Amino acid sequence: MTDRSDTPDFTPYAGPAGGWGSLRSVAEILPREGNVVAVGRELLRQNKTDGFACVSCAWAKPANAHPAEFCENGAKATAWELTSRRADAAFFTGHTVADLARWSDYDLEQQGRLTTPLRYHPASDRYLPIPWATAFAEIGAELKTFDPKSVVFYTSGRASLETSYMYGLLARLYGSNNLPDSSNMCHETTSVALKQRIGVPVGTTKLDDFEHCDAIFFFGQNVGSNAPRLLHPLRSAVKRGCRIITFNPLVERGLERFTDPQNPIEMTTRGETRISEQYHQVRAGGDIAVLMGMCKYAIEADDAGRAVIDHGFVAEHCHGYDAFAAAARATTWDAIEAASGLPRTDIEAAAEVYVTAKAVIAIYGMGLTQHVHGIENVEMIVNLLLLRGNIGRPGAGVCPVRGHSNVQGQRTVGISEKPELVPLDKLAKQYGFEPPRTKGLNTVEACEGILDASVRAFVGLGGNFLRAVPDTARMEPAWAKLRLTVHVATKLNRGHLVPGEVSYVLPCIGRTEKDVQATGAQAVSVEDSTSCIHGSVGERGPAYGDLLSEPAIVAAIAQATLPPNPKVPWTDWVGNYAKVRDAIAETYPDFFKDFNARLFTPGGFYKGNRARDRHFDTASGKAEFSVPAMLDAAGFDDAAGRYRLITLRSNDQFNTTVYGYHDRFRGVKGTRDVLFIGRDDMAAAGLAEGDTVSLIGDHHDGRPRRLDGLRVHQYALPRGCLGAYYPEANVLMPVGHHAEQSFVPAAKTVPVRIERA
Ligand SMILES: Nc1nc2c(c(=O)[nH]1)N[C@H]1C(S)=C(S)[C@@H](COP(=O)(O)OP(=O)(O)OC[C@H]3O[C@@H](n4cnc5c(=O)[nH]c(N)nc54)[C@H](O)[C@@H]3O)O[C@H]1N2
Ligand SMILES: Nc1nc2c(c(=O)[nH]1)N[C@H]1C(S)=C(S)[C@@H](COP(=O)(O)OP(=O)(O)OC[C@H]3O[C@@H](n4cnc5c(=O)[nH]c(N)nc54)[C@H](O)[C@@H]3O)O[C@H]1N2
Ligand SMILES: [Mo]
Repeated sequence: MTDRSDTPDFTPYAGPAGGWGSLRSVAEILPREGNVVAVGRELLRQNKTDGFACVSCAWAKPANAHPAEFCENGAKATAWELTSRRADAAFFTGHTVADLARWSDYDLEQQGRLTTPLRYHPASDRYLPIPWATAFAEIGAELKTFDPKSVVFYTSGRASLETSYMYGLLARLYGSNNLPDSSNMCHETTSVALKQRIGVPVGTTKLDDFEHCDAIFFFGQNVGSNAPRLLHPLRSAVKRGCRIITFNPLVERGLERFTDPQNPIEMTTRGETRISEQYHQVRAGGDIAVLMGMCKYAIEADDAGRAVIDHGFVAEHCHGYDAFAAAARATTWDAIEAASGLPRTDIEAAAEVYVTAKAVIAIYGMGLTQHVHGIENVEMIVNLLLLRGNIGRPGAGVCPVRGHSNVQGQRTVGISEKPELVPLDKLAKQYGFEPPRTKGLNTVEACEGILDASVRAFVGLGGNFLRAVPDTARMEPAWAKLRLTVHVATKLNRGHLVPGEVSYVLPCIGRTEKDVQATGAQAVSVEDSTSCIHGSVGERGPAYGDLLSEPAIVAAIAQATLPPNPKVPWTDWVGNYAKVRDAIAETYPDFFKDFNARLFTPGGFYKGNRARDRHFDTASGKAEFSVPAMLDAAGFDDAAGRYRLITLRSNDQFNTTVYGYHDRFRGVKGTRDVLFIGRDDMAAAGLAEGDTVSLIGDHHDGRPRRLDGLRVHQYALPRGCLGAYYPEANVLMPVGHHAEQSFVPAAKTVPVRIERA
């Protein structure tokens, strides 16, 4: 059962991650999307050198791929895109927008692929088909009327390097740096913190480091659901004796144990590999304290005469060690235990593994980045690694696990609201124009601009902005007042159903599909979490004859909006994406030299990383230790009845795309309206399993926020922490509740209260 049910089932899942459960889940999904045979054939091309780069997560694609180099969720993503279902013209003439707006996220996307350009028709409250040429002419005419600073050009991290480069250029030629992307809700905390502390905005590890590390520390990343192919290197590492230690408020199955579905012996014997040897259920927001405890232990062991700190590395490459060491010594274990919710002995046990390991990788995800003090979380990871020289040598490094398949790459080729991160002088010369130099809007600022009506138009290249952002109930009425909304999309989602005054939905080809242009079939490219760049070619489809590629749509909007510029050959670019890659190589020669020649390098070609070579391009020219001003990342005080809500992804969704209602690893079937709560908190609140409750926002801004109809489910969670699914829970998140500096919404510690129905 993957559908919603009035009698949901809550039975704890006993199986490992991977294994037969994952094969069964794939077997369930494929028939539902139709096209079983076709999708099956395409899956064998997934993440292969001459195939296509998976549209799900951004994890590295090895040079020596498995015969089936895809995971359960990658298979779901491919099937989702290659579905035989169509949301065609007849579908849209048959339903008003008011009607569709009442549908669930699941039901909307289940209608299948969009097939025709649509314009909102207010009189009939319907999206109605229009010719492409009309759509572009009208959008261009509208865009010419705005102050460029009042227009937002959003992109979700899936679009290729080629599309993203063109899109960034379109916005800048138009006069706007308003280029927020999904990274603003995700790993922007990483980009800010790592850049300040080690001089690069990305992780320093590569896939082969997993063959040389002897300990891995996992903070707030749910590998089994969100980057399952990473389970393979983890399993191999454990088999060689590498020790894995995890800190996570929830016991996530993929971090406990894994059966390799590609391994016939393991499958038939039901063998499994234990992943984490220590699993610590830290309180949400408690990681600064945990990491401070581990650093304190290491520094004090060194003080006592054990050779723990790499003093040579620290002296040569680091800045600020003495101040940090003093702060660690001065932090009391009482304070660390209170903020982390963990006993000192647990943190010491983890620290002991750290100080005895020769090469350590620290992996993290949204559990660290999505807090008010997320920057300090990431900075503490850097502090821990620097103590023993665990950056810039084999088997060691920092490994943020990125989300969308090209979210890191978009930043590399100019999707950024921060002008200082983009080679504007270079673009000015290459294209003969004066790019805007003032900072653009990030996602949170774009939301604020929509709320105060200073933003007048929104162009979205993929994604589901209005559903993914905080404060969705406040955002929707403000959104409806936008003058213009344009969505480039593959499927219908909730964001499309709150039209602005003038509103378009433009359907595009997906990456798994064949993309034929004037010079023949085209390839695109993406950058993975380990900074390797891969070519990608689709072979099937496209879903419908009237679809355009993303580069073609971006170029057509540009040509309809901007004065002609002979230096920007939009038409040539669309005819031959290799020319876009040449342009990218000209703008970014350090990363993309010989781009076309290297496009299909097995395992991708490496962009390079100065920190990996121990060149730290920071203010001091060295890697920077930093002293956090707090131990609790939540950014609000505890109070009676106030909980920390963790918003969660199920194993059956990709962000706002809900594949089904079966969160297998957490044992939840048939519903997403769940409140996960620990046994002691449940008893203290006088609640029983199956009770219906509401969550009430408890932020200091005092605005009313509520989410009704949640079913209480007892789950192993630390005291004071609750769990509920994203995006349903986004109504409870204030726009103003975000990471300081990076502006990433603080989705892992949302202050709430429980109200009985
Ligand atoms: N199948 C699938 N794959 C995906 C996605 C998807 O939705 N579905 N989304 C993609 C995207 S865009 C992204 S960004 C990534 C997201 O992948 P992850 O980074 O794994 O993000 P989440 O699932 O939101 O949460 C991560 C974990 O953080 C833990 N956590 C919560 N609060 C804390 C805390 O305070 N401290 C610690 N230590 N842990 C905490 C949660 O229990 C959870 O296990 O995955 C990508 N891949
Ligand atoms: N509460 C809470 N909120 C969160 C998070 C959280 O953990 N908790 N996570 C945040 C994170 S990490 C992220 S990345 C954001 C995600 O935010 P987004 O990236 O904006 O959202 P998605 O759900 O990935 O977007 C799904 C839509 O993308 C479109 N799409 C799919 N494939 C293609 C394609 O090939 N081309 C085009 N043009 N469109 C396509 C489809 O129409 C689909 O409906 O959400 C953030 N919001
Ligand atoms: Mo993300």
